[in-house]
Amino acid sequence: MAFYLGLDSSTQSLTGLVLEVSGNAKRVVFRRSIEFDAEFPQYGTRTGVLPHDDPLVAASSPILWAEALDRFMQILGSESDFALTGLRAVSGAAQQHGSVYLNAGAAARLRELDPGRPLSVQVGPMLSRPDAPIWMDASTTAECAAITEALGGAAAVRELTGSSACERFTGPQIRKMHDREPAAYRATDRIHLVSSFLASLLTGRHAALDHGDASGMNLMDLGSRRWSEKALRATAPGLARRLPELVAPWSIVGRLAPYWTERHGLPPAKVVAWTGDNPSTAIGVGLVDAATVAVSLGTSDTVFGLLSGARTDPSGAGHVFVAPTGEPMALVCFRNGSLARERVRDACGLDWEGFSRALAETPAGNGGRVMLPWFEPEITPPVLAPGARRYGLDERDGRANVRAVVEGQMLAAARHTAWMGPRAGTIHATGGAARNREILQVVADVFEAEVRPVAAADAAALGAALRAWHADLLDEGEGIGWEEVVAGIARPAPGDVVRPIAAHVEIYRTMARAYAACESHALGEGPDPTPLLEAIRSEIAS
Ligand code: ADP
Ligand code: XUL
Repeated sequence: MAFYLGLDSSTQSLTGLVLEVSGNAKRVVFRRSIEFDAEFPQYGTRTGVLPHDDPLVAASSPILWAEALDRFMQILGSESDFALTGLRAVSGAAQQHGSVYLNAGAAARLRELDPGRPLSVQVGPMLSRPDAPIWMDASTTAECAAITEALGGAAAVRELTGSSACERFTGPQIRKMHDREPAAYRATDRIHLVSSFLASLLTGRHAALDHGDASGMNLMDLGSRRWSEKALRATAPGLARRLPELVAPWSIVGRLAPYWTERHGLPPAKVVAWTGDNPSTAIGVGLVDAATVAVSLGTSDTVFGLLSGARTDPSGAGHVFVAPTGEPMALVCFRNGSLARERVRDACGLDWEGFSRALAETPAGNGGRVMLPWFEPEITPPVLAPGARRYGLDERDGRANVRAVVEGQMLAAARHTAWMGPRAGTIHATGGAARNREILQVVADVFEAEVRPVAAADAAALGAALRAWHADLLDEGEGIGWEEVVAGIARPAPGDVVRPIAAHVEIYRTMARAYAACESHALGEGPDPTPLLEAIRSEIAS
């Protein structure tokens, strides 16, 4: 019997689970989630983000992430009722794109982590910048433009790195820091992503970064999977020596440092390269071939899947990353996910049950009313000025707004993922909102696909535990295929399926035109959609 620990440091919480593997049988024997705002109020985060006057800026605290990791390991060491000595490997997933800036003293401090003192007090002195910009940041438009120009245009950047220069990606964030805080940049010896930062704390040395999370930086050459000299030059001087080594996703990057073995009684288990939460979730929901896509309804909503051929998104909003299997994966991210649904829910004074009831009791297509749910600056399509846009929709009509937010989100998701290739027949749904059947019905109807919820909301952590197992076996010379890795656990429950309703599918084909017209209008690219919406209203009413 062997045990594997998978961690997920997401925007709002740290989740960890332990997978027991016996032969081919796998089960989760331990699970714990730690909410950042509630458990560590002293950092002052709201939904995991430090308050800031500028709505375009979003940062969090690396010390908070370290403290949560320490707390989790302490709970694991003291409360788990399985033999911890059987823990063979650990891996993790983290919110993508966020960056942590460490000074020249960090390498020695990592090596000498003192098991007698909490991790949080030892991390502060390693930082050359106290906060970490995260994926919700939208403040680097000027830096994106400069990088795009230096690299010969948006198409060239996509061709090279898999994505256009994006506000939340790490390269533009680094350029901003270099330009606006030159002293802090000079004092920076190593720039980690959240994933490789937490792996460094586990191993007690600067850990390598996997190709998957590195693809979210606008810095890696997606073809050769090396740092692109051109992209580095377009970003900031002296960057090459500040970046971690790049490795394949299944690489062992070290072992649990004495800090963890002595402080929390863990064995010196192998640490497998951490990756981004979305690539890890791909494994956690069983995406091991290109026939299925996943919809993750978490803090952000994402749609992703393995790609069967080389392509990038000509609109510039979608991304190509390296999946944990080593293949390319496509991803589109919508910032206004759960937090937008919560906004509407709260404005109507509902709980989730009431939200579901409002969905169940309102008609598909919402009588031709449309909401563009951009409560916060949106990533896809890029929108910097926050504020929901409503077409034919009265803000005071609570139930219609509930339907409108979900329909707006899913129509946008379908529209902006069309570039990924032929539509999948099956969607694996995950994330906190995947337990909501009424939301999943809208997903099924809009995407014209069967939706299969993947039971656990912890798909990123489960993916990490499965990746740890896969890498451990590979390291022992017993490599196994990915089908076998996910078999029996990272799969939707058999028979649990939400099927598209034919009449709704028809309505949403029409509403897709309505949504497109509203989006174009709101982006200043198209005419007032009112006449079209009136025509569509009578079309779907008949
Ligand atoms: P993260 O992306 O931070 O890991 P999760 O995937 O855990 O987030 O999702 C958390 C979100 O799930 C909460 O913010 C909440 O809005 C949403 N959620 C929880 N239960 C429901 C429900 N029954 N219906 C819709 N959304 C829900
Ligand atoms: C993906 C993205 C988000 C974060 C959320 O590109 O920015 O999904 O990874 O944690």
